Amino acid sequence: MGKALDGVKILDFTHVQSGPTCTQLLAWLGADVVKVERAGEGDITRGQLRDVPGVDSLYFTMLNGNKRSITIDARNPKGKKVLEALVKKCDVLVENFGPGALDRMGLTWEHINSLNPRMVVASVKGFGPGPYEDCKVYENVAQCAGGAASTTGFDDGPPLVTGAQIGDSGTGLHLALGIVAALYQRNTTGRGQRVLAAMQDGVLNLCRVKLRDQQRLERMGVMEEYPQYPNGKFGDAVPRAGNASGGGQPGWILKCKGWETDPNDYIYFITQAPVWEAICKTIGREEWLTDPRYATPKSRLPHLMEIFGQIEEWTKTKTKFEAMAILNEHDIPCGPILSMKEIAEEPSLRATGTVVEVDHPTRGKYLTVGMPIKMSDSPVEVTRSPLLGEHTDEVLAELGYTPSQIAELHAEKVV
Ligand code: CAO
Repeated sequence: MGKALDGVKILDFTHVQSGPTCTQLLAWLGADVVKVERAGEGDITRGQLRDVPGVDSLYFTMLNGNKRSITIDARNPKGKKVLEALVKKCDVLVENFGPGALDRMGLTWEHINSLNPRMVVASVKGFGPGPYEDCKVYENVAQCAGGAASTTGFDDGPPLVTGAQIGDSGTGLHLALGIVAALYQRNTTGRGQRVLAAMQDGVLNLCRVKLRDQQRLERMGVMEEYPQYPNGKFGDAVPRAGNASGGGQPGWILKCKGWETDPNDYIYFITQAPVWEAICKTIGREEWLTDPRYATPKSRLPHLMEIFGQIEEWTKTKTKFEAMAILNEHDIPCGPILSMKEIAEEPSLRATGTVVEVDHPTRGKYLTVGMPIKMSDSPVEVTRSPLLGEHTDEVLAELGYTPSQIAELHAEKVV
């Protein structure tokens, strides 16, 4: 069976996390992704957070599966020639260098466009045009500048970053969408275009409910769905809401049996209005059904923390999986707090290809994430990441270089 992006060639000039997540997604969709790295060093993540000496790190291997690797010294005139040959042959160039680095290599948009007017040039940058456009940015900078950190954590604590890499992987995902759309538009215009995904913008897109709440707060002065209501104070900006959903379906994280010794024996419990009766009956609080303080979603809002406290007395008597089973019988939305260990070992995630084990020539077997988007006509086989420069000769030969020319490039340390 074919793949959605069969025939699409990607010149992958990405490094670290944000760009590589984008090109890995495109590779999973079937694109031929050629990752360009610096000879000798390669992507800096190959050597970061190493758990096995001398072997590509999990940081690298989990972001660069299904790609080919070629090494080129982009500053060497002969290396630049190889790059230009790749520009002519590929459909998309993806990069996430610091601001201006691609231009300094001589690969300006104008130059790329003159070599290949059909090429889509896609970039991740920390910020879009404006006061910070020249700044280098890593994940947590984007989380802070995109509104995630100021709205994450508890009211009485400092801003918090989240473990989900919404700045890097989130922006890679945004960029992949832009690339696919630009390729689609090229079908009618015949032209490539520039695609920019700024990490601040990507994080804000994922935090849009907090921008919603900012405007609600300005209009109303309080937000009844937040834990600051009714006893705490609201300032002029959206506060940190702890584990509250802050939306129309109040929720909170509650202790389960074993919480004293296992930091993940917790469950997320949602008091969805249509199942309020089932909640009261399940936890043995039938008197709440006739109590006017709890009768409607609105009347419950000032008592939410007290309600969750009572529900917790029930969840503490069950493991998170027992609670999950009982609550789901009544369609009460809830979610166990799963540790990474539990996720890694979960058979259903292996069965769907969401967690995959692959074999690597120097590392051996390792776990990686698989394609999170499942398509009925574009199956994904997750393959290992390439060794540094593993495909240099193969790609040069595809570009028309003869074996002696390739040997010369090696001898001169161009590749
Ligand atoms: N041959 C020769 N030179 C090469 C090369 C090659 N194959 N590949 C890269 N280089 C050079 C570039 O030309 C550039 O040199 P100059 O800056 O001197 O012109 C340099 O290597 C790369 O610079 P950089 O700014 O991208 O790298 P850095 O390690 O200093 O910064 C990062 C890393 C991530 C902060 C920066 O790339 C960045 O801000 N990127 C955009 C935002 C982003 O994606 N951040 C997420 C990273 S994941 O957490």
